[in-house]
Amino acid sequence: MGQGKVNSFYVYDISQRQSGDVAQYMKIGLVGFAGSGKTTVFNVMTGLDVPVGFGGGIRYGSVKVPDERIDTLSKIFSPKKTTYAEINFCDIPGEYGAEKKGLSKKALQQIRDQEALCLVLRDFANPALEGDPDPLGDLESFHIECVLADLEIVERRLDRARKEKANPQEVAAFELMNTTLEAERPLRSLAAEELNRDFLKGYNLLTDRQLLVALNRSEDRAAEPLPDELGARIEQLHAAGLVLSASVEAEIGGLDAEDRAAFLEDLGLTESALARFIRTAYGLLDLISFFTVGADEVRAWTIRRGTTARPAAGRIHSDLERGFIRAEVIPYDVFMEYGSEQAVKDAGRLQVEGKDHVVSDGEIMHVRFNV
Ligand SMILES: Nc1nc2c(ncn2[C@@H]2O[C@H](COP(=O)(O)OP(=O)(O)OP(=O)(O)O)[C@@H](O)[C@H]2O)c(=O)[nH]1
Ligand SMILES: [Mg+2]
Repeated sequence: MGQGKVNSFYVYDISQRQSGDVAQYMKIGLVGFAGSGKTTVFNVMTGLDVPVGFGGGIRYGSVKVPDERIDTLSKIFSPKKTTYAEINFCDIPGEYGAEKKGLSKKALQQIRDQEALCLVLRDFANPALEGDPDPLGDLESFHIECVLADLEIVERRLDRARKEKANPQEVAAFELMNTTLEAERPLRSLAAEELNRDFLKGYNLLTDRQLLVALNRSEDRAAEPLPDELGARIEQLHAAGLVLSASVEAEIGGLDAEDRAAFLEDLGLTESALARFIRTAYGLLDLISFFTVGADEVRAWTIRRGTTARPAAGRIHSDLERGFIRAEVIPYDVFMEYGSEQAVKDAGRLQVEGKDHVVSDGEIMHVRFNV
């Protein structure tokens, strides 16, 4: 599997991933310009205590994916252990390139290593930086930088492919990418039917990554919605967008439920934005959860959308994949309608599924196996 060591961090060839190795590839990069609040958000999510201010090295941390369904199942089963799904975030310092403009080559390379990107835009006054916040301008700069970096790779490959008289379909794919990028449109805007991504393997193109744009607000403006103009631009770029205040999240992290509610209310907020942020990031990776339940453990397991029952069972244990006989499945909503596994069975609603069953988000699964 295309994997190599560069500057002491691993570069995966993300496009080579297979559904079975979900866990090691679920990596979201927090990206953006220096001082936009990436490390502050990273610390709140991971519980780590990386110094904020400027720079530092690249950091990895795993983050629990909040899930109310797991909370509810845990109340019902009172298991010894409750386990949430996890995703890995990577905090990438927004190191500037030459002339203090744009991101450095190193920062861009580190961004290439991520499976999906979360761009943190500064919308608060940072005394260490000159000038007023300009989130729309920063979004544009980041986008153009990614477009140019991709264009360089695509043009080079297109030249060579033409000279080598490569497979015409490959040449066509690179021509399409070339015109798309020249029009300053991200590659992620091309549908699967338009662009055969088999030809993109190994190139790790930046604008083909899913993108979540987080507008990082100061406390006093945390309750204001995403400005229309910025929202429209985010949509044009085929990205998702939301507002969050890293400093609010950092402050409520240490409070008990009551103080937290009062603090949020003072700011005109009803809930923390963090849970939605993490869940959106999880969705960007096309990840879903299925559940196992019992007296020992209630647990969410992560699979890629479209995974069938047998490899899904393999997430739990390789024996379950090898000796897979069948899966007994109860969708979460059906379980909640009847209240217990026995009641679901009595009502004839238990689904008995074979290895080709495509697992859906929120299915409670018991795997029958024999090794
Ligand atoms: N008022 C306010 N300050 C913030 C917020 N988020 C971050 N800051 C401050 O902004 C400064 C920079 O934050 P960092 O989290 O270190 O920024 P970064 O994006 O990691 O910066 P680099 O690592 O240099 O790319 C720190 O002093 C933070 O306390 C916020 O939501 N509101
Ligand atoms: Mg930082």
